[in-house]
Amino acid sequence: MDNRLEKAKSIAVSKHPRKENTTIQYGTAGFRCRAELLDHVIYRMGLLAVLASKCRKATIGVMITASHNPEEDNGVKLVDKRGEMMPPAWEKYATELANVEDEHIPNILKKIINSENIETSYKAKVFFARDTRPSSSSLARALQNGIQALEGNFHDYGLLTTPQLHYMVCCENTNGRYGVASEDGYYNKLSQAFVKLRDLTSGDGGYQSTVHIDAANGIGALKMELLDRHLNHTLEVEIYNNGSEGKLNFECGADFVKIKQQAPRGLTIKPGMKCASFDGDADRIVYFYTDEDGSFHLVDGDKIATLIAGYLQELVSRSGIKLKLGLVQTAYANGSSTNYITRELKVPVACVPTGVKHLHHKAQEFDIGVYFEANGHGTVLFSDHASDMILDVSGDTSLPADRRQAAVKLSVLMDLINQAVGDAMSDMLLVETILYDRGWSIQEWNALYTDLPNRQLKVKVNDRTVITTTDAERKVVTPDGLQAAIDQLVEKYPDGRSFVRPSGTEDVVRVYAEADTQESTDRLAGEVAVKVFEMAGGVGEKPVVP
Ligand code: NG1
Ligand code: ZN
Repeated sequence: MDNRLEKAKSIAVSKHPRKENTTIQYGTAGFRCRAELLDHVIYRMGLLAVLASKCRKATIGVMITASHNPEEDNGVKLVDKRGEMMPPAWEKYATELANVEDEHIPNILKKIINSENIETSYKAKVFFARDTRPSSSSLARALQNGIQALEGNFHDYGLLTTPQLHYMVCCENTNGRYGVASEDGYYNKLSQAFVKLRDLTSGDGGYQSTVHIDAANGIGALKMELLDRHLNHTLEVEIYNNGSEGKLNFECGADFVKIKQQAPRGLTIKPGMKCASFDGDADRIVYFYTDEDGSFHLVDGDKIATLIAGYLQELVSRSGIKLKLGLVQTAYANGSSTNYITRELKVPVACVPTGVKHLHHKAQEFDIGVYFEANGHGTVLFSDHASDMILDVSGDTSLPADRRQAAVKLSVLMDLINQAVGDAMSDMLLVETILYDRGWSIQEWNALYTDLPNRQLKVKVNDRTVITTTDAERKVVTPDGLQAAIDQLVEKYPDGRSFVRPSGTEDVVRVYAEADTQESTDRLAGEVAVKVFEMAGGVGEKPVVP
């Protein structure tokens, strides 16, 4: 192994040297920054993926994408053996390895091998894929060089959505039980479940059969077209922002629509049209529409979670199976959604810090765990116990037909859902299945509860790590006095709530506020942003209170 580690170093020096002295952190979703800073980082992630694979004795995934970030950025994240995120220890290794000087690479690799007791003779295997960013293909070559430097096997899937790569890894490591590890395997699994559910459900009422999709000029457009071909016209899909003209994520995509609360460029919206936006790597989805009077309505991740949790809860209760269903949110969840879920649906709600790994982890504590970020990233997890019970009841002909039918629906839903990670395409098919079965239009769905007005702002500070938080990021610990200042501001507004935290994917502090009116919300958000600027070392232009 020592020879190989030395070889890895010499390839680093000759082909993928670390040119700048900037430090880069493995954040909420891997490394993310301007693409030109990433070549050496991604080469090194190839090395790390080989070690992770040897350590896990399983196939490890690497995805090259910067999701909803601007086209000029890029990023990389590792995918663990069941399709989930890597644990914190590996995030630390990743950060350490990404930042050392070239000649120290062998030392760090050795350290990881020792700390994790890695059996270096195990033949490593890495799956990787990339999004449509112009920088992604050359970064994929850097990754491949890293994998090959440590003599790992690999499969380059080329262009995939992030959730498709997670799916491939999960299929491979469960010996096909999760599905076939190919693009066709993915489309077949999802489309077969979707078409089967159409046969099992009614479709009466106000259901609108067409979805107008803003694909953010990203990978989602290409892949949605392929999925559509498998759907046999059971769903009418119109794709906008397919990348042929517009720029990736520029004034379009799920993040833009969620934050700006307005329709994306490139999609001429007509009143009542059911629309959805994917983000740049198609792991997020939000819905939206406009009224006759032109007012815009966002149907975000919280509403998706509520729709799913309410539907699953009803099926579970009809099936007669005793299963604990729960919903996991973050502090960004709209206060009205949390109230609706606890008071109306009576489903337990847990709140965790931002980042899919936290949500995913918490959701595993339930038999059926629904998790969603307000921005539209989420999925549903079924425990082994839940899936065994569901399959048992669905096949038990001695039971009343209604119980069995509910269990059959649940069993097919388990196939429709990408349980490895939030997936815009799979989530969309799930939402469409539920709306169809309920006979609901997007307006009827949106009427489940009324969102409190909310606002998100970004504040630039000199060093965002000066802000630390507790209580699932809802309270500031440092700098001293900032939390008390926020509390004082919040008190002035009915239904007021606000919190701040450093972003894990951008160099900013995020401010969130909600209150009873949009004017109050905007004012509260502005006032809190000013406090952050003043007390946490703001740089550039000071925020203004509207
Ligand atoms: P940061 O930048 O840490 O806030 C953002 C999103 C997360 C998650 C990650 C990964 C918000 C407020 N934050 O994280 O929910 O999606 O990006 O893409 O939307
Ligand atoms: Zn994304």
